[in-house]
Amino acid sequence: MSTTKVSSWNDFDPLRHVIVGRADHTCIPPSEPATEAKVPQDSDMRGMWGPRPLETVEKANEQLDFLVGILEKRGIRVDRPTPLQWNQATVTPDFTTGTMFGCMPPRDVLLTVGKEILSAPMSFRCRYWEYLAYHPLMQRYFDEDPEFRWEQAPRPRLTDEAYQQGYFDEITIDERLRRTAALDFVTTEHEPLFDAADVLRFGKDLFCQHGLTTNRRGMEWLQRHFPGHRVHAVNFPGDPYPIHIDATFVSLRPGLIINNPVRRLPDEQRKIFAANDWEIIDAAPPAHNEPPPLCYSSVWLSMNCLILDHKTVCVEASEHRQMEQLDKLGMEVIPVPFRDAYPFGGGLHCATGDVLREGSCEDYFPKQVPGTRIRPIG
Ligand code: DAV
Repeated sequence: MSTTKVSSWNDFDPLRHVIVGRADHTCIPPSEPATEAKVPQDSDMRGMWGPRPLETVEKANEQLDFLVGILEKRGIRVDRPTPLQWNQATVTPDFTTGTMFGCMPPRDVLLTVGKEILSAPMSFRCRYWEYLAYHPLMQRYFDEDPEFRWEQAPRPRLTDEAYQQGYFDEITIDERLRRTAALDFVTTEHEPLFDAADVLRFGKDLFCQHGLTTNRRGMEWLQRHFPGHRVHAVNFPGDPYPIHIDATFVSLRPGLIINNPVRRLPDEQRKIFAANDWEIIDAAPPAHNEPPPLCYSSVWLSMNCLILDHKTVCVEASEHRQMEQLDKLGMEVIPVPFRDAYPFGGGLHCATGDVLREGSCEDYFPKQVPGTRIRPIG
């Protein structure tokens, strides 16, 4: 057996070991205070819940397995989670909900920062137990890597106080956009909340999207938990459903970021990137006008790519514009068919979780500029 080493500081250094999710037993959860957020008004998913149709699970697993094959052929070690029977109720002293969700997107749950893998609190009630699918792997890494730090953020209570009641009642897209710009989200500041996929890692600096799934207290918790790092808050006013940063703001290599052109980072928050010679360019437009059926995510999964090293990137195979842009930027592009997996929790970045990338904890932002930094309370 290969010896495990856990270490990853960013999303672009050479990938050596990764977790790829599985679609088995994935459910569409019933609505709850936070997921009302994500099901669009006109969606065919409204009011529907329970296990996803088996043939869609099989198709998604085929594409996930195909991705695994591509990675393994390149010498990257791949591990897989152990799915639970997600079609079970979650019952805690504080809430009950009808089903869980799934374990296709490890990125949402697992935050790897150096030698640590931290399970996020998760802001959806249906995702409360999702970290358990990764437990067998964490246990193994713990046994095989004496320096691995196996961590868990404070489990949230997710009582009604964690959410603004009635937040989504008759809300229009314009109103959503107004609230995103005003930092007015369904999650309250009652307790620290974040999903791992709201955090973009750049060595010493961690940039967190303030949105529907991550609150200010969550970022303050991260800052205290990682005292050697600098935690920053960013937000993207053009996004009516701000959940997870990885279809909005994606780092390609040191010094270069693609930003979703309809969800631009505000000027004030760009200053730190400019001051440290990071270029932010518009991502190419998606190839599709609509996401696949029963999908939570937007067409901007086009930019949700998996970077294998500074010159190599996996992109969804039909996203010809995004592939062309990355090719012009000097990268070898590996097309990976993945649209059948999208409805299970996202794109190629979502579906993976870092265990080992080469490289060390760099300081990419030596010039700190006011505008984004989180400071602990008190
Ligand atoms: O654009 O729908 C998807 C991110 C999934 N982790 C979007 C965001």
